[in-house]
Amino acid sequence: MAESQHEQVLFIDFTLADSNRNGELNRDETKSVPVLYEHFDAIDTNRNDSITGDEVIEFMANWRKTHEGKMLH
Ligand SMILES: [Ca+2]
Ligand SMILES: [Ca+2]
Repeated sequence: MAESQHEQVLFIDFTLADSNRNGELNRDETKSVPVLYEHFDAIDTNRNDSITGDEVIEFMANWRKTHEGKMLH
């Protein structure tokens, strides 16, 4: 339950950070969300210099596999 709440918070950060409202975050837009900025290259799995909600969700899932029980921030 706590984990899904955490993802919800990240999703809210995502929509707030998307200043041009195109549904994706470029590197500049992630500067307002340090955790996304810091992990930008890891999150951007298709290397198009833009991260989507799906890429963030996939990153969160992989993060949980490798960092059991640890929170992202
Ligand atoms: Ca954007
Ligand atoms: Ca991408």
